[in-house]
Amino acid sequence: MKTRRDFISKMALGTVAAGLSLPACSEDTSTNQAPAQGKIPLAISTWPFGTKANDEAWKILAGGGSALDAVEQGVRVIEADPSNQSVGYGGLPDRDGHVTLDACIMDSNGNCGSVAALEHIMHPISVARRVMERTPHVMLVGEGALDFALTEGFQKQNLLTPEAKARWEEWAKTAQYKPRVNAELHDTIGMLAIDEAGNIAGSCTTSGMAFKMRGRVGDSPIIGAGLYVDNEVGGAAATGLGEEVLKSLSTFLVVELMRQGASPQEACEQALDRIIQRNGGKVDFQVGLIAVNKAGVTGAASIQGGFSFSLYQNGDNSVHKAKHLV
Ligand code: SD4
Repeated sequence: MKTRRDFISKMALGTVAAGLSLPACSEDTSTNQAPAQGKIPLAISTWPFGTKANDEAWKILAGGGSALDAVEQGVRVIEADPSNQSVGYGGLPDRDGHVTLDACIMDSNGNCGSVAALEHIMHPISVARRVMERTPHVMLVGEGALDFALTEGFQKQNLLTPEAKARWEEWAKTAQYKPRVNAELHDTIGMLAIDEAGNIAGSCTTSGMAFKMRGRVGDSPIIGAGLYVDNEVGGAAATGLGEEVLKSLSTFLVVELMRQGASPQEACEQALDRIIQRNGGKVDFQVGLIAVNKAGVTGAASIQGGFSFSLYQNGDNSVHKAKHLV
């Protein structure tokens, strides 16, 4: 029987042979793989910019606040940051120039809320939370999501910054759509937190793939794809090529693997292996996963190199390189 290790080393050779270039994440100032000890409270989020989100989340967690508040408030910092071109305000638009946002949130009771293809609202994560708390539904999309946000008092605003508009105009000259391996063209923030009481919550928010088709929705607002939490077991969040995450419901899979006894690290790697195998080993795209179990042990992995994550635990908020499988 072929082991995973055989498969991975083959993959590595195949990648070199195919001459794929795998650019590193430009912001990466990380140390090595995550510490494996469990300690709560904690906040873990995707990519180096997650440290800013973790800082905000930590203010809540350190004061004894809930994981749910922490994951909402944490990612709002990134949504409001115009320099981040893959989340919220300042996000790169679709091919027609519209900034459309996807987000979801999940609490420790298994409740969840989600919005997709939401325009003009800076904080889709907070709209998703309102969907969870104030409607009988899980998910609202497009105009309906916008109408709901406006009735909830959210302000309509232009999310297309001059910088994002300029990049879109530049792109439109050739209008070539090629999802890139890493790069800021698609960097979602996913966050998981455990509060002092031991409760787990998660959030995920993105402007999706830059220059996507109008109406395209990725994995990020889909419960079980971009995010999944089970308070008995743990949680997981995803970043990368949403279509691939959707095809295998990667975060649901990570949580189920942990339920069956896998460590968070093993679960992330096995879920990514599933994607690699589904593609017959031909993986020129990126998917990254982060996970945490009930004991506060974390894990993270990606298909390609260049994925890192931010972990605030034990008084330390720092960036770590995730192990990659190819
Ligand atoms: C999407 N998963 O819309 C998101 C994009 C992303 O890192 O995560 N990029 O497919």
